[in-house]
Amino acid sequence: MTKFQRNEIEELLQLYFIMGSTNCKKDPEYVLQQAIEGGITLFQFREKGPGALEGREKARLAQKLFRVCKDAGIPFIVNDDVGLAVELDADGIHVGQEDLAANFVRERAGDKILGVSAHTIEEANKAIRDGADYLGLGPIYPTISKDDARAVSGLAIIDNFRKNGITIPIVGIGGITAANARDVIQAGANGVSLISAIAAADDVKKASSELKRAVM
Ligand code: 3NM
Repeated sequence: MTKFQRNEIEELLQLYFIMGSTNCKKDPEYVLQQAIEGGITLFQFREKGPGALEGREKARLAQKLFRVCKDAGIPFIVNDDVGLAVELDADGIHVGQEDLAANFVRERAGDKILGVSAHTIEEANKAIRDGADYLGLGPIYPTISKDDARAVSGLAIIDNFRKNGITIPIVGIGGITAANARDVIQAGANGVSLISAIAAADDVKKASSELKRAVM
């Protein structure tokens, strides 16, 4: 299990910003700083998709963004890349169903936060057995930020998971904006995670503070 308490994780998930260099219109460090000023509660480094940095360049950007988070007291989660998470000694790692198996990641990640994307109750229960600290459910709404996203699940998936006894912290993902974030929480999620509503905003700080108001 992670060193974080369950209620701490629930609070961290409230406004969970995910980003990599290809999602940003401006310098990623600046975007992250502005998002933090606007009130994000958790950050995930997700350097994926066409044009994403690799190898040393990816690691260098991760280090810079990790430093920004550290200075601000925002925990830093790495998407998929367990090696990078361990090398940086990041606060956590998030894996999807197509990534490394969660039980293997749990072993390597020690007491880091482990997030797992799940689409079915079976996947959720397996992730919990494997040691997941929270689940990511989506895409709740249509998204432009993930090429291989599954069919839209709608809010019903959150309610369905809760009704089927999934009690661990849940974050919704996919197409979430300030206009619909509140609905995601009301459906039973502890928070919202998003890329474009913050990373692609003209005013990143304003966009994240509007989202913060929506989820508070
Ligand atoms: N995972 P945006 S949807 C990274 O359904 C990711 O598991 C998803 O980006 C899933 O906030 C998604 O711009 C992209 O829609 C979220």
